[in-house]
Parts: sequence; C-alpha cells; structure tokens
Amino acid sequence: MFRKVATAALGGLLVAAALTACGGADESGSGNDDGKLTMGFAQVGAESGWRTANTKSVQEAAAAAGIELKFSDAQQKQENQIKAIRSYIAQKVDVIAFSPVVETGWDQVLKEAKDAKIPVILTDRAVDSKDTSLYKTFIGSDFVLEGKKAGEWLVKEYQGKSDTVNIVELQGTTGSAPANDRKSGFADVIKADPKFKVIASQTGEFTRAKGKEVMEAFLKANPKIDVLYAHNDDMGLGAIEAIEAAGKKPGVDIKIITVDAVKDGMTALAAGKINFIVECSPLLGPQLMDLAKKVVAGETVPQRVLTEETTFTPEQAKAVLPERKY
Ligand code: GZL
Repeated sequence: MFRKVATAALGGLLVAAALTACGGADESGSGNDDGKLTMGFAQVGAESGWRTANTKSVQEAAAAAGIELKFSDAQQKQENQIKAIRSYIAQKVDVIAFSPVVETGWDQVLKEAKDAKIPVILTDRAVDSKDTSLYKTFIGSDFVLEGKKAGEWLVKEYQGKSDTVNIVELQGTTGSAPANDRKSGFADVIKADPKFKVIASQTGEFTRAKGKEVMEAFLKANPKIDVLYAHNDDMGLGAIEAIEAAGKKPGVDIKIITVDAVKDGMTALAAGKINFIVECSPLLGPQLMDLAKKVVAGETVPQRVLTEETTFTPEQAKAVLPERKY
C-alpha cells in the first residue's frame, strides 16, 4: 500500500513541476498564459478630485506598462475593498495594490493574500498592521508633514499678533491615515502658541457636499471664525460655498488652508478664495507599476516610497495653473 501511495505522490510532484516549468500555474498561482502581469487594484472610491486624478494615473500607467489591470471602486466602504481583495486572490492575480480607506482592520485579508503568495503594495494610504511582512511596500505622501506645513504657514501668517485665532477644521474620512495624520501634524505645530484655538473639528468625508454642510453648521454655531483648515481641496471648496452664502468673503474674512492642490483648488487659490495649499500628489501610477514589476520579479524594494510634493501661495498657483496636469 505504502509503495502505491509513494508512487502516486511522486507522479503528482512530477506533473506539478512540469506545469511550473512550461509556464503553467507558477508558485504565485498567476498562470497567466499571455505572460502579462496582472494587477488587482482596490480603489477607495471617487470622492474627490484627487481620487479621480489618482485613478486616472493608475489606469494610464498600467496600460503604458503593459500590465493587465483589474480595478474596483469601493465607494469609500472598507467591506467593499476587502471583498475586492478576496476576489483578486481567487482570480490568482500576480500582485494586489490598494489604498486602504481606513487604517485598521486589514490583517486578516492581508494574511489571506500572503498565504496565497500574492504580494501586496499599499498605495496612497497606510494601514496600522504591526506585521509589515503583510505588504511589500507603501508608496504615498507623509501626511503628518502635510499637516505641519499647513500649521507652519498659519504661524507665519499670524506672527507678532496676540489676538485669539479661532480655527475650524474639516477632517478627512474618519479613521483614515490622511485625516489622522494631517490633524496631528497641524496640531503639533500650532500648540506652540495658545492664541491658536481649534473651536470646532468634524469630518467632511473628503467631499464637497459634506464640507459645505459641516461648514454651514460651523458658521451657525460660531460667530467668530478666523481660519478654516480643510484636509482636502474638495471640502474647502464646499466650505467656500457656505461662507459666501453667509455673506462672508473666503480668503479675507475667513482664511482658508487646504491640502491636495488639484486644479479646482488651485483655481480658487489663484482667485484669493483659498490662502495656502499643501500639495499631495495623486500621480502615483508610474512608480506603482515599476514597484509591481520589481515585486513580482522577486526583487527587493524599499519598505517606504515617499512622493515628492510642495506648497502653493496664490501667486505660485497663478504661475503653474496653465500646465497643471490635474
Ligand atoms: C491623500 C488621499 C486623500 C486626498 C483626498 O493621499 O488619500 O483622499 O487628500 C482624497 O482628496 O479623497
């Protein structure tokens, strides 16, 4: 009996080896017969101008790199992103990339991808997993630094003044890395001077509609607002509508700082309705595809890839707007 089992097992091994050798289902299980690398990308949603530009960058870069892209939009829901990742695992893609809508709750599905030997790349946003072996690399901005840049502009703007500065804050998606980090970076800088007071802080979910709605409530509840700090342009643009509807001048009666530097934000900045924008580049596609090829080829890649970005004043916005890509 033992001999029969051993022979059958050996036969099975030989067949598996032959399959792998002639381009069959290799150990990563991709088995792509046209030899093209397949990427499963689970996108957050389509909540902002930034996200639209980010999706375009990923899709165009995949096409340019000859990578087959499976793409899903989670409508800002974590359960949809987890479902999409599981479907990519079932389809045996070569690599999975995604922008985690929130920081927590990813360990289980990332373990499933690791067990299936499918490498994962984090793009744009981070996760709080302690086990960094669950993903190969994270490409995205330093959101704490973005918050610090916003705070530093405000400190400079009010240098030498002693009156209290009442600040309202429109936070990004609750629990997301950009919301958590842009809030903490900003708070770290302004805490040095007690004249800065954050009198209200609430999520605007990174959307114009919610940003407008929350700003209307801020205006009703707070007679004296000096500054709005919005974690992205879209919420700032929604807030501008509420400020103007309340008969106040955005950028003058209420100074506005936002993050992203998408075209609509830069246009409002050039017009003086926003006073300062911290850039957060959505153009991650080309670097992502380059990382994906390296990861699938088994090359080592940096654990963290930081994106280059700057800041803009109204004058700087006017100068760069004509050639702005997004
Ligand atoms: C930041 C990105 C944020 C943008 C928002 O990298 O995750 O999500 O700042 C977008 O505009 O909705």
